[in-house]
Order: sequence, then C-alpha cells, then structure tokens
Amino acid sequence: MSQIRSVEVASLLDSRGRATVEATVVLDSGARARAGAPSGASTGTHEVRAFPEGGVAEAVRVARGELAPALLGLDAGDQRRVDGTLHTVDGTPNFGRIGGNTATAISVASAMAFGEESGRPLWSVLARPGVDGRSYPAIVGNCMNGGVHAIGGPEFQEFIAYATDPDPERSIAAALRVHGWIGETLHRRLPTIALGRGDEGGWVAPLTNVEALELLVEACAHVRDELKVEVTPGIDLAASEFFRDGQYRYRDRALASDAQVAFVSELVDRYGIRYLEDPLAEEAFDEFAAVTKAVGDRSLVVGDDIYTTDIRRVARGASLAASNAVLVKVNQVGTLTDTLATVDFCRGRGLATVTSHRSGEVPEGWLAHVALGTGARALKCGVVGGERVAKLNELVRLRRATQG
Ligand code: 2PG
Ligand code: MG
Repeated sequence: MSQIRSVEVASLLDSRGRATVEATVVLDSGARARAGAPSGASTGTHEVRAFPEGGVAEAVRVARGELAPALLGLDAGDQRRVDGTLHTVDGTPNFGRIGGNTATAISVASAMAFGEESGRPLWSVLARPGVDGRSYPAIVGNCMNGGVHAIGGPEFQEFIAYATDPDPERSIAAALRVHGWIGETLHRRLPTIALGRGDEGGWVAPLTNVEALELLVEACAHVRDELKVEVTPGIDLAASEFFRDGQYRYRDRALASDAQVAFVSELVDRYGIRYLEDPLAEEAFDEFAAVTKAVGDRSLVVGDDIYTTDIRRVARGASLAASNAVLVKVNQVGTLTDTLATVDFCRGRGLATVTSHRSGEVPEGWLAHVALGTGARALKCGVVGGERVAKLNELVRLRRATQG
C-alpha cells in the first residue's frame, strides 16, 4: 500500500503570469511528487470549472481544510479511489467547489508519487493495454497564433506544423524549423512591422487566415525538402470563439453553418491540411459530421471544445461520426481517471486521441507521459517557450530511456 501521508496545494504562476495551482503529494514511504495545472483561454462551455468562486485563494483554502484530510491514508496506487474522493469532497458536477485545476494537480501528483515509489515513470503508470512505450506521438506544433491567443492576428487561433515522423526528435526538429522559417520569412517580407508572439509562442502578424495558411504551406514544403521529414499544415480554428447568433463571423464576412462546412472542407484540399481542429462551434455535432464525411479520409478532424474530454460528449460525437480524433486535456475533466475513461472509449471506437497543453501552461513535462502512456496519435504542446519545450524535452528523454 502506497499510503498518502500529505497533500499540499499552493498557488503557482502559469506562462501568462496568471495564478494557477500545484499539488505536492507525499507517501508514507517518503516518495513525493509535485504537479501543476495549466489554464485555457478558449475554454469550452462544458469544461469543469478551473477554480472555485474566489479563485486560487479559495482553491487553496478548500484543499487545505477539506481535501487534504480526506485523502490522507488512501492508496496512491488506487487512482480511482483518489479521484473519486476528489469528486465526493467537491460534490458538484463540474468541480465548482474545489476547482478542476486543484483536482488535476492532485490527481497527477498522486500518480507520479506512486510511480516514484514503485520505480516507474508516469507514462508506465498510465499505460493503456497494448501500449509499450515504443510508439511515439506525432508533434502538433503551433507556429502562428490568432484568435484569442493573439492581438491583431488572423481569426483562426492556431496555424500548426503537423510532423508525423516516427522519431519524435525528427518531428520536433521539423516543427521548430517551420516555426523558425516562418519567423525569418515574415521578417523579410514585412520589414516594417513589429512581429509578435502569441500565448503559445507562435508568431503573430497582421495577416488574413488565407495569407497565414499560404505561408504555412510554403514553410512546410520547404522543411519537408530540407529535413526530409513528413510535416504538413494544420489549423485549430477554435471556431466557437467567432461563432455568434448562428454565424461564423470573420472580419470581412459572416458564414452560415453550411457555408462554413463547405469553406473549411475546401481549405483542407486547397492547402493540403492534415490536422483540422474545431472547424465548427462547440454544439455543431451534425456539421462536424459533415466535415468529417467530406475530408476525414485525408485529414485528422479533431474535436476540442465540442467534447471537452467528457466521455458523454465524445460518445455522442462517436454515434454521429462527428470526428475521427479527440483532443484530450486533463483539466477539462479534472482527473486522470476521467481522462483515461475517455481515452479508453476512443481507443475502443477507433478514434485517435491528441494529448494537449493549454494556452496558459506550467513549465513541466508530465503531459509527455500522458501522451505516451495513452498511445496518443499526437502531442500538441507548441514548439517554443520554456513551458512548451519542457514537454518536448521530456518526450525526447522518454524516447532515449525506452529505446536505449
Ligand atoms: C486549444 C488550446 C490549446 P486553450 O484551443 O486547443 O492550444 O487553447 O488552452 O486556450 O483552450
Ligand atoms: Mg483547440
């Protein structure tokens, strides 16, 4: 029995300099682990609440007064029990009282402490049946930012290098090169503008969606040639952010739902997009299904805000063939147990999973373990910035450790 001796929750700054929480879990054996929880900006309506009313201060107060005592003596190897206790103490359907970020930090730290005690890395503690740690995720690398992650950029939130080499170091190198090439090219082509970077480290420039896509296509082609790595364009539209009153509102026009379906399906072929996330708003299950029917044989169609890692919403999507892939963010549901239930459902239904960071991240690498242990098709974690490369570096360390 790996009994929990203490749980401490404290405030921590994320990459935007906003407060979040971290948890430290210590076991009777002396094994200990610490994990921080990230925060989103383009959050889905159906995500659990990151923090209770009263914010981080209230989250820390509730953790100290109620959560820590309830968790003492539990077996950290019994993830279900630990996570079930988080739900019981919370008592709401959406972690409204303890906060999903507190739940995430404790859930992950507890699993890591258990791994520490038993000499196993987190990925192996989480490993799903059939996952042996030898098959590595592709890299979803954010190279240009728009939407709510950037000021003055395109409406689409993310322009992505989707690098699918089986060797993660080669994929990472390709995604980084796409990012670098775009920066150099923007600098050369727009010498008088001040180039910026968005919340996830992608470039921000005053471009339209189409201009940004064209640049991304060029960059990927250049890097494919230069590095001989398979890297293709991807986008996360985060379309809920510009969907209002039944229309997708671009700066120069508004599209009804069926026109948006036609527009994004056409983009996939015109630009060779192989990774398409949230092309539609979070309740648009039927339109998602229409896009998947149109392009799902040649592109990943990934649901983020539509599912919020919630197994009930993913099941609804699966019954409609709404997408062929599901974005997985632990703090959208708050615990590893809930996350793994969603992953197992996806694996059983042949849906790919993409393990994802949040726009406000912590400089830690545990996400790479979640990706490897769950057999994710891809790891989405950005490519530059300390909080992003922490995950990439950890993935490379894991590869070295598992492949000798
Ligand atoms: C997304 C994420 C991460 P946020 O939309 O996929 O890129 O953004 O964390 O702001 O929800
Ligand atoms: Mg998204």
